Amino acid sequence: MTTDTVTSSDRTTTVRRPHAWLWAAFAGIVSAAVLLAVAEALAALVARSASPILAVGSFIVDIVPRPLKELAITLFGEADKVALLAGVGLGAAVAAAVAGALEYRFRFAGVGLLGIGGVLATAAIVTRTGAGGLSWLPPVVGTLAGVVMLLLAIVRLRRWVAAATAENAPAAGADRRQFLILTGLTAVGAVVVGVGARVLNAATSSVAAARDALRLPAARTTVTVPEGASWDIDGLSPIITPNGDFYRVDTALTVPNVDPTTWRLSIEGMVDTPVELSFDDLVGMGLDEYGVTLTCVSNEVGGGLVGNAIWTGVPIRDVLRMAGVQGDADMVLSESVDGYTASTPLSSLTDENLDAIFAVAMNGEPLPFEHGFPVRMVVPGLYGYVSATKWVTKLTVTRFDQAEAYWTPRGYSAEAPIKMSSRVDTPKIGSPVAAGTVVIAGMAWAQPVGVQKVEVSIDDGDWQQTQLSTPINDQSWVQWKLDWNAEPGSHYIAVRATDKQGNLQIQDQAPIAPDGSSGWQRTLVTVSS
Ligand SMILES: Nc1nc2c(c(=O)[nH]1)N[C@H]1C(S)=C(S)[C@@H](COP(=O)(O)O)O[C@H]1N2
Ligand SMILES: [Mo]
Repeated sequence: MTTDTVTSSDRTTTVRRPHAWLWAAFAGIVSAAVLLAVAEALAALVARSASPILAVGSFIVDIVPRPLKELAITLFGEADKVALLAGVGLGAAVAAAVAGALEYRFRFAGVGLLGIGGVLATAAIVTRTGAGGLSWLPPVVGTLAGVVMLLLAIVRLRRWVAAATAENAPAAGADRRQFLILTGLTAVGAVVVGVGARVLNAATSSVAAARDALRLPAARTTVTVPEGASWDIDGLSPIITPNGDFYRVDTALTVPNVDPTTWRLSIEGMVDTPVELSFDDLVGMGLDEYGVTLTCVSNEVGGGLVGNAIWTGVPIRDVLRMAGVQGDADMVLSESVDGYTASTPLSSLTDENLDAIFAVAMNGEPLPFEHGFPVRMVVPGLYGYVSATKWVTKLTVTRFDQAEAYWTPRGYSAEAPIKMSSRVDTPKIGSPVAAGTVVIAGMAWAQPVGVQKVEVSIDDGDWQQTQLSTPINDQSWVQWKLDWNAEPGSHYIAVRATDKQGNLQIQDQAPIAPDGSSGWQRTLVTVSS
């Protein structure tokens, strides 16, 4: 079909040649927008988790190989999820444009492509953990609406093209108008409905109100931050990380909304009696405070994926005791409402001296949504991915040779104790300091035994012992500092820690996979005269 390239007749009337291919692509994009808007609106009504873009995005999060994930985090940092969603949106727009052009060229080919997209989105939605019984409805109805829109738009486009190339060209004006009105109005409508529904979907959560209204009983024991635990030095991290500054790492594209009144925790698997607890049951066991530093396996030496908080909660061993753990179990698989799982050695959860907890509060307020509201796990000394399950809802007592957690088949170890580490917070690379007395300071952690000393070497000179802040406990990081008489020029600052058992921080550099980075940080600082 080449009619779209024919211009006008030999009459004097100028007929604008429809850029048929572009308009067909536009019709495709509008049809996809209809699909998404209808699905999103229905999702708001019947199945909140059935948003196609989010479901496809989550699906991609789960299937992309580890190196790609690491690249995304390196490139986009904490905006990796926004970047992913933008990528999914762009990909969908391109596919939709192709569908439009295809439909214009071959009747029903574009409709077929749109249909395939709808089927894939539906599959991504219904296979997600926590998908409700009606979750197929929004994407299926959305796809039908998109298909109808594409058929209508392309029929009108054909009429316009035909009229514009025929002898009675002036009639094309009416067809053109019909096509533009149909696609234009629909485009605006789809954007308004789609965005409106998404915002509504996200904002009308009654869970936000439930969290605001939540009054937790007072903790029976509290953690006192000792005098001298936190120096106020420019650029140095405070000993307690404020909730708003706490790093966040998870696979959740949208933060799960969990209502504490309907939340349940079940303990299953190799136990004498399966146990199910409500939020009130759990909190009713009595709350205590614990100071624990959380660390991510993805933290590079010198990096910021680590934070310290005072958590309020209940020991996990007390809950396990209610269920009665059977003899040959050696692992607990914890599961989040969104299907994420972590494998934790049973011994880390039952150890009387370790205080692994179900946490309900963080620094004196109910857990923030991003940090696991209403209940998460916190286990001293283990990287977050094998222990700190947020939005936790189920524990299965099992064995390492019988079950596998989310990250295990994705290139990370099934077991992963946190490696002792130390880092320089100030001075920072790229921020020159003036010559004279400069405070070098940073953080160090060695869960669960605690930091004995931190040493600094300047320009590969002797290791000098630094001063430590008063530790909260052995599960929390400490600050360290050293006064340095800085002379103009470039200098290297290296740092290393030793734990209370006399172990020196590992010097050999290791990447974050499979079980955490190691190496001594060596940072460059410029001193101006
Ligand atoms: N449900 C859920 N819990 C999770 C994760 C996750 O992806 N999903 N990520 C884990 C990882 S890798 C880390 S490091 C910690 C981070 O906890 P934070 O985001 O509160 O700092 O949560 C852990 N718990
Ligand atoms: Mo992590």
